[in-house]
Amino acid sequence: MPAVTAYAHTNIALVKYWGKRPGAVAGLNLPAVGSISLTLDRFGTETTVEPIDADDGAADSFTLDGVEVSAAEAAKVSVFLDRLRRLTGDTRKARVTSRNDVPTAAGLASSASAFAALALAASRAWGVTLDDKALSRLARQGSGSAARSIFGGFVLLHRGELDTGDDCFAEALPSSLDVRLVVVRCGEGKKETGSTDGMELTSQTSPYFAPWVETHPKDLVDARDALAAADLPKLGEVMEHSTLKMHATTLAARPGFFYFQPTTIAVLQEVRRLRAHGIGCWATMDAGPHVKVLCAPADAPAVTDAVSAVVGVRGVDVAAPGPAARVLS
Ligand code: 2P0
Repeated sequence: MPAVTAYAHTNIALVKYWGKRPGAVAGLNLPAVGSISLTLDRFGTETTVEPIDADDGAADSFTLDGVEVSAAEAAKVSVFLDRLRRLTGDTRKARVTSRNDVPTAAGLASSASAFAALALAASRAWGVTLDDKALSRLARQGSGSAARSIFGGFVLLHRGELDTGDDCFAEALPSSLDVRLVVVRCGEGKKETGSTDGMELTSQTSPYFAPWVETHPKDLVDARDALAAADLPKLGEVMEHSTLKMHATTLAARPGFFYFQPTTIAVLQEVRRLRAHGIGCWATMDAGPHVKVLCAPADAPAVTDAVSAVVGVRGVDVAAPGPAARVLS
């Protein structure tokens, strides 16, 4: 079977996923809460999967940006491919080659685009054509946020109720709202606490985790209402509330931890200053130091100028809503 290449764009959660469902089977990656995201036109992952006829004992190989990755990262890819090998009975190994347009593991959601691209390329390489819902479920098993990168634009990932995860998939949330997300890089390098470990520690130890889960459904409803009404201020307000609540849970974990750096806080203050001066813009932060600022397309230049002038900012990119994952060849 020939090699298949797929591309998936990264996505940023507006209403965050943080924490797994208690008691769920580990490999299923079932979230404690649903989430709403925006797929971006900037940043993503291109992945080629080539099944190989190899001798017994041969292993999958995984090259990221031209470098053979660590055994731990390669193992995550192999575990993912095992699902397709079980599904099809085709037990061949694969050569997997990825190229990231995202600073890897720096909080710009590289695992989202990575596992969405891998799910699409690998399923096709194994001769399986899955509908978007099934593809989203498959991508979720690589990384929760990857379920959302199968779709373009605004996306809802259902929390679901079933232990099997069959009802835990994403879908597009059509809206006439056009937005920009100004991505402000506030640090470099790999984060100290990866999101999988960070959400695990939080759910196990933070007294704020239960209220996070309890209050979350209303944020999803409010964000959906805002999208239906194309109401940017309402969407921005609930987005900022969701991210600050998520980060509050990490501060109260034991040991407590946080993803903010001094530049992160300086950019948050700048966003508040801009709002006080009548520019509609709102901030969100993930498991890293960067700030993403949501605003109307017409306000993106003013927001970009203002955040670029904040001391410590390493770079600014303006992203628009982006398309669904797709097969390139
Ligand atoms: C999100 N994040 O909704 C949240 C907000 C980070 C902060 O999903 O354990 O790599 O593989 O399911 O998807 C990042 O966590 O974690 C993430 P796993 P994932 O985008």
